[in-house]
Amino acid sequence: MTGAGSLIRSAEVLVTSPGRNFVTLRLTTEDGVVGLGDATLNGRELAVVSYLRDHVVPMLIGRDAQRIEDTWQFLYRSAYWRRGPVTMTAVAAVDVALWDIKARTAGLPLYQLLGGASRDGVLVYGHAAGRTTPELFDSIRSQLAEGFRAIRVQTSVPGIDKVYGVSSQPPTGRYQYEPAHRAPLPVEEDWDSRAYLRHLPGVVEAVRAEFGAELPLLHDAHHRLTPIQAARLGKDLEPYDLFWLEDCTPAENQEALRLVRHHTTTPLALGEVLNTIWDYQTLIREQLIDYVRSSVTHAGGITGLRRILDFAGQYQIKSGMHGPTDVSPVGMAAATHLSLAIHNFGIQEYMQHSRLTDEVFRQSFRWADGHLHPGEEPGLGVDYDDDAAGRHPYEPAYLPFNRLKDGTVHDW
Ligand code: CS2
Ligand code: MG
Repeated sequence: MTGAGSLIRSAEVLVTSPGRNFVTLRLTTEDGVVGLGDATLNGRELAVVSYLRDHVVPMLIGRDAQRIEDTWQFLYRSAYWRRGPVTMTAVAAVDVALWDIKARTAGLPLYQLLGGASRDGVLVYGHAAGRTTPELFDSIRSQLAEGFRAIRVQTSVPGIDKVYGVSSQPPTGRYQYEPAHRAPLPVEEDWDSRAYLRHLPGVVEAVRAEFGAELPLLHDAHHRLTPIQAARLGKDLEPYDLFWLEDCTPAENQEALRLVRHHTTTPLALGEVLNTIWDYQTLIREQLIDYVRSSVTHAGGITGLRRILDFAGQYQIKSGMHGPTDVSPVGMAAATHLSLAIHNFGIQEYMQHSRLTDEVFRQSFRWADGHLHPGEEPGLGVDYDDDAAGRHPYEPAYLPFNRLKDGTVHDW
């Protein structure tokens, strides 16, 4: 019900670091209804904190929390400067917090306000990695034992010291991979695309031979290949029927995917670093990808990502929302509600958070048979524990960067 009670009384930007940094926006209305939004941007958290605390929060106090679309358009257009991960993560945090308030006010789980459930649960994929093929096999088995029914596989590469997605330590049970290093400056790692291209197909072939043809396998190339290298990898992996090859080449140049698409039928997922519908315009209109990777947290919230996915649905492109540990449980909950409701759902990433994180963010997720359900609590179904959060102060942490053998900086 719109009225004085739905006006925003307070807006808090909360920073905590239970093993990794998280930024959360908490809005409270005059009626005392609380809404949470994830504002975490791995390695640039404080930029979003300042964007929200110094520039957005003063505009929110006294605004009607029920006016979600108007607030989204106001924040997007009144800044004058547009798009980008910091801006769209800040807009997303406000958007999700307002959706949380609206659903809590209605006494309904958020997905019921997004059209209701289109499926019983959200298929998620787990993460397996290994420095060697036997280690990778063990990691896959442990993910299958956890109940995952689709698995991303990442492997080390001979001659390269550290590779994205693979811990340099021997695995200890559940896959835990936190790429950001707690250090005052980013850590340098090394890369060699030719060595990777020679090595990976054989590893995927061995996985298929060991685990059979049915298990949905995904792989993340993490922006490190040129378009022709990506085309070659897609082609080399065709016999192993991947569910998707992710971020095969940097996507700022959307047209680069024309070349990849021309050479391979391996399904392509892309876009976790993209944050507006404009970043996808060519990719979607020319059907250059099969899955949209953006998360609710980094693509302007429920309002922003829903628009992208509705556009994608016209071209039979599906969702594949980004869900690493650096999307907080608030962001994961928002994603799961949206994944449950939309028609063109594909799959969702689920890199389980740590016990320390779960103490800060109390969630009502249900997990069964490889599927997530956001639960039936009003709103997102996540509560923030200030006492637990207060035990983990912020620490600077940065994602690594790569250099090639000749010293040239390269995508990590
Ligand atoms: C990765 C991410 O999960 C993925 O697909 O690309 O883990 C990515 O490396 C991190 O989100 C970066 O913070
Ligand atoms: Mg990725």
